Amino acid sequence: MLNTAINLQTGFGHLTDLPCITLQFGEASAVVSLYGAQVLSYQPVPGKEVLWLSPLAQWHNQVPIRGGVPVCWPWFGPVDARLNPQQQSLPNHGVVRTQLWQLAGQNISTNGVSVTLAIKVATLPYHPDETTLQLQLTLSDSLTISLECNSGIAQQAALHSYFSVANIGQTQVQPLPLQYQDKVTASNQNSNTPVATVNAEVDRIYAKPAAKLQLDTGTQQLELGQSGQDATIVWNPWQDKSHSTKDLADESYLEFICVETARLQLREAAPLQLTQQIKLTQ
Ligand code: TA6
Repeated sequence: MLNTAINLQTGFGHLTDLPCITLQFGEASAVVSLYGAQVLSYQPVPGKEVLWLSPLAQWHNQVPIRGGVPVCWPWFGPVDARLNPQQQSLPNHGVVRTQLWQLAGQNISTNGVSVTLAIKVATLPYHPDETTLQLQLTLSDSLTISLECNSGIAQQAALHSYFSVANIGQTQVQPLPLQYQDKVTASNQNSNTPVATVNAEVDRIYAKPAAKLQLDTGTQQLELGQSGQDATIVWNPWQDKSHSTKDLADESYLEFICVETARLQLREAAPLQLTQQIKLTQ
């Protein structure tokens, strides 16, 4: 008999009062926080953690959790002027990372275990009507995270996944487009290789990325499937940013890489369906 379960749980790691849901499917397990609908853990087999969560992560008081898979919506990074007509001071990466979501559905079958979390956002700075956003998480022989909004509004989104790495110097992401927008130098760059490596601060937006990426973390090979995306972001803060970021320990840049599936276009107002699928292949 396959061991399957969905349980509500209070606390995960040092975040002892955080409301969470745990999913179990055979040997695989995952944990998602109701605060931010943020996946915090994915273990395809017991003890093999794929995601990274900062030991200094906090929650409460509008602080987003550092690590796991933050949900950025309806803007990515600093808010775009088109989404901020009144030029308010608005948080980085949107408004749903620091709100409590509701459990809206759950399902257990022989193919997988899934939960749906939902949030109703009463108003946005550029849109007066209530908007519903859903995140579906399915645990099977992989972990699939799907973010959906049926409203045809202008919206950006990102699944800002933090992956645990054994050796940042050996970590590779590929295949990536040869052109990228480099946020570190605020310029467009050309690379002669489709492989991204990290030996300094990296903050890159790759447009029109492939539907499948390989992430080699030094000890694990992951396949990252993506759909609904028009960009992949690769981020590592390196030394200085780790020092200056409150919820990152000084050496934490050695422990993770973010590979993010995003939709960034604001040309047309359209419903959203954005998916990242994480599969351990070795
Ligand atoms: O996706 C990369 C990025 O936008 C970086 O520029 C970096 O600042 C990071 O996200 C983290 O943002 P946060 O608001 O979570 O501190």
